[in-house]
Amino acid sequence: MAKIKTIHALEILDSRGNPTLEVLLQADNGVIRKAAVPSGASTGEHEAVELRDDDPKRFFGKGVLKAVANVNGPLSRLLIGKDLFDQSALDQLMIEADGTLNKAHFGANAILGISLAAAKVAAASKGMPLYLYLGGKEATLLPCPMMNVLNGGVHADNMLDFQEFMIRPIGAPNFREALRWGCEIFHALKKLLKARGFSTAVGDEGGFAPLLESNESVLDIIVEAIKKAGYQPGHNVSIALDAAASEFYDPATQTYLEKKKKEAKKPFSSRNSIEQIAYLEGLCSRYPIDSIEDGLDQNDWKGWQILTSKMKSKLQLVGDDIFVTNPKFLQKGIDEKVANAILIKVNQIGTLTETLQTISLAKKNGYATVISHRSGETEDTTIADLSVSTSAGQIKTGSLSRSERIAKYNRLLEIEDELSSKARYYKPG
Ligand code: 2PG
Ligand code: MG
Repeated sequence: MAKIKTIHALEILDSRGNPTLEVLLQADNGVIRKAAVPSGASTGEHEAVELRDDDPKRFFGKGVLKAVANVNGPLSRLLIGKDLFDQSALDQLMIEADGTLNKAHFGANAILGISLAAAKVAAASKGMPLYLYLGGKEATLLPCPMMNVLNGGVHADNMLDFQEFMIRPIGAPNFREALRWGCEIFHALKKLLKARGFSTAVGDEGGFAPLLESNESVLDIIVEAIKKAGYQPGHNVSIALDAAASEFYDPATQTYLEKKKKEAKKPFSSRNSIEQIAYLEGLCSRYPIDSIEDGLDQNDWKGWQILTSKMKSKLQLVGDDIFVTNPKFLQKGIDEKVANAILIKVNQIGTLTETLQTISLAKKNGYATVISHRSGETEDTTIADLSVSTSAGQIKTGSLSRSERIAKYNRLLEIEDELSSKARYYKPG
């Protein structure tokens, strides 16, 4: 037995300079670990609530002192003395005490900080790394990284509405080679952008954020960078997109707009759902794209059904905003034949236990799983261990720059090294 002795939260900063929570948790055996909570920008409507202070005098309202107080007060009182090896009981206690469906009372940020810190202390109390504690001896599969080398949408100040242009080293023999390929392509891309007079400053997730104006111009230059680095597009390395379409969908007209161009008073186009699907199909026929996340709006279930029936055999269709890591929305997706993969973000649902439930529901129903960071991150590397512990197969944790992204990649390198000859690398399909 190891019991919770103390829990302490404080307000720290995320990678965008916004406040978030760090939770330090100590067991009665002396083991102490910390967890930090990430934060999204393109958030799904039905995500669990991120409790912010709304006090305009601090951090423009973004302070998290209320969530900190919830950890240090009621949640600590609820959990002190409880068994650390019963993660689901700990999480269940917090869910019940919160009493809302979306963790609005205590804040999912408060609850998640404790949930993750508790798992880390439990693992350390057994002298195990987190991936091994959560996944057991079967946990040997290293994920294929989706590396976001070019940022748009709400993560960058450019004209691109699509949020993420990622590369996937599908043909790599192992994780460290996959990462090396990604780095080489990232640097090749930097040279190409520079040579053409574009900025090589980076966006929120560490990918470049040049003033390219069309998705096609981005895809062209990424394909060129893949080749320049010595890899075969579509064979060694494919392209994945996160359109994050909810951010440029206009519910009033039910159309997908070139929103940034519209806002900049430039000529823009708009597409209805069927036209948007045809547009995505067109991109896939011209470029080595094999995965599209949030190609349609989070409420466009009809469109998603059509997209899925048309493209599921050729393409990984990842639901992020539409599923929000919530088993209820995933079940609806399964019933209505929507998507064939799910993005998993711990703070969309707010506890480790529910995250694991969603992953296992996805797996049982043949949905691929992609463990994901948020655009606002910290140096916490829990998701790297989570990706191995669940044999998720894929991870999305940004580009090959910015330490909050690299921390997760470096953690995966450590895990691969530790697993040594037992380590395997995901093969898509
Ligand atoms: C996404 C994420 C992470 P955010 O949409 O998939 O890349 O962005 O954290 O801003 O929701
Ligand atoms: Mg997304």
